[in-house]
Amino acid sequence: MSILGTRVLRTEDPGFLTTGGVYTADVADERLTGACHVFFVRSPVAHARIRSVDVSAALGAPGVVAAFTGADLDGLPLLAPPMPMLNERMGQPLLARGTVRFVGEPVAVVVTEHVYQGEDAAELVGADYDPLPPVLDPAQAADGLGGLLFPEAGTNVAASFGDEAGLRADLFDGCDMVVSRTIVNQRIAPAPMETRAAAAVWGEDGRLTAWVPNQGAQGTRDSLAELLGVDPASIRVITPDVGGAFGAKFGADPEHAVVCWVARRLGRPARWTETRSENLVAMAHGRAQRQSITIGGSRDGAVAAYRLEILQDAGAYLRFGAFLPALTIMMAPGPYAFGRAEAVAKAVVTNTTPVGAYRGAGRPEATAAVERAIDLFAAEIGMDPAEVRRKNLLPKFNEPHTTAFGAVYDSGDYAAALEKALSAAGYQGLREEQARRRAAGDVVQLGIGISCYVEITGPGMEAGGPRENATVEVHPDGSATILTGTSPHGQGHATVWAMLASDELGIPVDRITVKWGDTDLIPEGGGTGGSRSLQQGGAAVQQASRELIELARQRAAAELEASPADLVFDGVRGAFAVAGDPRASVPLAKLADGERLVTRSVFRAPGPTFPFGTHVAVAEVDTETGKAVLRRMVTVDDAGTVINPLLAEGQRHGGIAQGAAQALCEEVIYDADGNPLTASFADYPFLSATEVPSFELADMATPTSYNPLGAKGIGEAGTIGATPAVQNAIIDALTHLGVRHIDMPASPQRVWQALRSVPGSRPA
Ligand code: MCN
Repeated sequence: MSILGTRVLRTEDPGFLTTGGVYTADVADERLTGACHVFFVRSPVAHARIRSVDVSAALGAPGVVAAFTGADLDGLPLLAPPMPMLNERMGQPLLARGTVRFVGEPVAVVVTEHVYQGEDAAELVGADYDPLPPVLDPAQAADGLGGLLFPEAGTNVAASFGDEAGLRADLFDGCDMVVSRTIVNQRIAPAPMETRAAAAVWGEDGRLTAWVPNQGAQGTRDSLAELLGVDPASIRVITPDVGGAFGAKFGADPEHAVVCWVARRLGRPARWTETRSENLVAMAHGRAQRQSITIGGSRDGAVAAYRLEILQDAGAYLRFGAFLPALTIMMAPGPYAFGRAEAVAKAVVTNTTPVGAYRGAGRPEATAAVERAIDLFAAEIGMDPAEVRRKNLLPKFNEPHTTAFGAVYDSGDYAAALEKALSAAGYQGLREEQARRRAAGDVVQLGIGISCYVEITGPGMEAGGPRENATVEVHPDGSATILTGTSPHGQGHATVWAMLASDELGIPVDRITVKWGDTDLIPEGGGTGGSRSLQQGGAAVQQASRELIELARQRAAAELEASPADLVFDGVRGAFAVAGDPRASVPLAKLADGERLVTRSVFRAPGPTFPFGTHVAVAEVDTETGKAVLRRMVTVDDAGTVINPLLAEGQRHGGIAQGAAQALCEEVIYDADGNPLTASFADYPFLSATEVPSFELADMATPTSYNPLGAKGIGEAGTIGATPAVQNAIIDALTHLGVRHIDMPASPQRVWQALRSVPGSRPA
């Protein structure tokens, strides 16, 4: 019987729960003996010309080995924008040269014998700045009137998407009702438990070995090679345990490259682990979109047209954030069959932390916009928001469906997901309870928020379609090893990849070792992001295992002196036998005795897959204090065939909590001078397990034909669906009082202000 689809416990957990993980800061490799420690001196101002950086006093401080500024790194390339379509004149020097563009930008490093000496020595670095006006507001950045971050570029616009001039004047013609609103999808911090880190050593052979917490060692190797101006073949990246990444640990940041450069310059291993405050101001942030939505249709609930205009704050230098609008536009109409839809975007630089990929990267923003638009429309026409969704969802389809924005949805049944979620939530009963509280004028009102979503997982730019490789080897002792190009950091690939191989090879899960994250061992791989791993990396493991059985069949035929076609593989016993003569058999392990029994396989997908679902959030809002509390979260997240429900549910749980946190409390804030006000966990709140209700997960599985597993991605779905459901629930609690919108996060202050700003409301 197949173990696929069963709740196999995570094989990773006994280690994490007993001896604990080995993170980059814990790596005790002997090559790192005597390592020096790198501490970054960061800009305290958002925008300034650097007059001078003087490290001479720091050089005399206890334990200081060396100190370097941008001038020392002259000749190294800039961190280039990650996509060719982004403005190439907005690159970032590894240490600032001439100008600083955000608080937290690395300006210099001090290198010390002991880790604790760095912070003190850094105080002695004298940097002189000529302040420039900070450009903080994306709208002002777009018009360039407040100043330019890169005068040589002549603009603050990093990229434009779609033709703004080509927006149709007649888009909303014939609509009974048109609603417009500008909403903010606020900037948030990925805040992984493990901050960024690196450890680096150059060998006598001139090769660099770098330990970096990352989402794909191969991509990190290639980024380091580019930043250091060396051949990728001269770099080995090793990935220790990674304490969360959420999209923000792909590739390499300037700091990682500087640590490697210091190790080379000093001829000595070097290490770095950033502090929590550094992480909150200098690791790429997420989201940061201002969205103008317009929706129009008839009073019977049919939406005829939808427009989305996006202003993306890319931060001071170009990371993936500048490209996010491309994904937001692709997913703009979500699961709906709007008659007409348009979307355009602009990404601009501002004097703030660069914006990058953060769980969902571009898709949560699309869902948030359209789900708010539907609710605004429903409120104006006075129709139940569930009913408006019912009227506009795309009908079920089994053959790929191409949208007006060029996305090819593989399979979907959006209406079924909606009905399932509504029924699991007891929607009718909730509306009755809401009506009762409204009629009674209760202080604490009830809100029900719905969010229907479809998202893209496993996108790939590779020619020939997204792909991933896997190597499977069976050893003479009956155990097996898998090498994968994916890079788990909490997703449990060691468990699921072993399940997939076990299912084909008949080797128990606990006898299969899964390895990743060492570029000398696995030179190629796409890493883990975009919820691509199972559908591409997992499919590659299954494919390699099947090919291994065929290779073994040839050897078994020779061993048993039978024709390969007459052999059957018994997956329970892990042995080949001659059909009709079970005594003539040979175990798989024996066939590995001598020549290695190993196959490497590349799985190519025809394209990305499009998971979907519906979230229903129930919130209580105190109309006197503005305090909103999430009471229930009911979700349907259809990721096709589920291989391990325990892990898929874990992904949903984490994703929902993160998504709800964006709606309720998370926000990166700057003051008027560009100083970050949320540089510690005292000021940057997120939700922990004690602050969320127990999630109610309903099952639904619409398989995809794009891989033999039938699986789509689940890693980001929770985040994508939850945010608008929670936001809509909070607003829904107050619609009868005239409230139509509250920007996220719905802090008590914001909710209270929204109530007070309704015309005719009681004065404060
Ligand atoms: N799975 C399954 N059946 C499915 C889909 C997935 O059993 N139909 C299982 C997979 O086998 C895997 C897990 O669920 O064990 C997630 O698989 P998948 O959806 O392929 O996503 P990835 O493994 O590619 O993970 C990436 C995704 C992303 S993009 C972010 S961001 C994110 C996330 O995963 N960051 C995380 N989850 C995270 N979880 C933790 N703990 N830490 C992070 O940083």
